[in-house]
Amino acid sequence: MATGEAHRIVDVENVKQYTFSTEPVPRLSCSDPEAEKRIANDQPVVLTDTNLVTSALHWNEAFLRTHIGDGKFTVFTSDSHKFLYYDDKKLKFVPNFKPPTRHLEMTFDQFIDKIEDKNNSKWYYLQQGLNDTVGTQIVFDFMGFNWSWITEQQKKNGWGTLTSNLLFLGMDGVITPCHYDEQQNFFAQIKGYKRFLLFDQDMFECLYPYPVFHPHDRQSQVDFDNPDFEKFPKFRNLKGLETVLGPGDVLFLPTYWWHQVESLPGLGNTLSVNFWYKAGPVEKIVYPLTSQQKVSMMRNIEKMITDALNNTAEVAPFFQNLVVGRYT
Ligand code: ROQ
Ligand code: ZN
Repeated sequence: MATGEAHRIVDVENVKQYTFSTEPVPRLSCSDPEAEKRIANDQPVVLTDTNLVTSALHWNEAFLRTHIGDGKFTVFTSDSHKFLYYDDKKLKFVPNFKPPTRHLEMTFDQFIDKIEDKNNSKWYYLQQGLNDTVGTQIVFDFMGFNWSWITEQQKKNGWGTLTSNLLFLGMDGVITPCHYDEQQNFFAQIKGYKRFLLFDQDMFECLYPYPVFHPHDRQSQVDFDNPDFEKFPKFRNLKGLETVLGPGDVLFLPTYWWHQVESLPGLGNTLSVNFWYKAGPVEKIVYPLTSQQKVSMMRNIEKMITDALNNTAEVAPFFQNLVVGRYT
């Protein structure tokens, strides 16, 4: 485990062990030139003093319940503590697909009632974009985020627009299984402790993402708790980074970096806000291409061919015929 403020609270015995090894993500001051370098080079870093969400560090279940308003919130529910994401729009491509979670819409009040109901054995995870239905107190705290710092980062690094701020409120012990996203992310922890397992773009072949047409597009097919090494032999070669975020910490999570996120069991519910930015345009192609560029190309080619064939069953034979015996 890494050293640093947030880690001291964590009983290492309590943290689940996996089959792969990890190294700590550096924890740095946002005024450290090394931190700036890491962000510019698309390397993860934990920033301990951005004050990005200092104005929201008093947020908790009771405060939000009073001030967040009576709008509807997106809540995921699952029979287990794992919340494997799926894309509703892709359900039609896999007829026998069994959704591992359900999406519900409810008020914040109803959500808190569910997570506090001791007779309810289901797991709940609220994941909602902050929008204009929230009360004035929340708007005030939101305006108090360190926008000047984060906007400076956006400009310096040539990113596109801020697309969303998702609010996450998860029950003690919830897990978001390993996946990647297509945007730059500053992930800010407000309450509780989240463990991040991170893997760079070179780990693509070790993590075996679902096909792009599949509802679990961008998610790893490997069950970290019980990896099937016959089916996924390169999972043995997986190596990663890891860190624990506590209140006030901000993780820079670059585009296409794989991440699994675990609310540490026994340390209470977790509250976080993310800041998703469109990746910037590629300025000038330099060879050799980066693994991020190659993963992005693979994704686009796979999408293009899948669309063109208009039959998901033809995708594998198409690529096999293209490659096997010719490039192998
Ligand atoms: C994540 C979140 C993980 C949902 C992201 C989590 O994957 O990209 O912000 O459970 O906090
Ligand atoms: Zn993510």
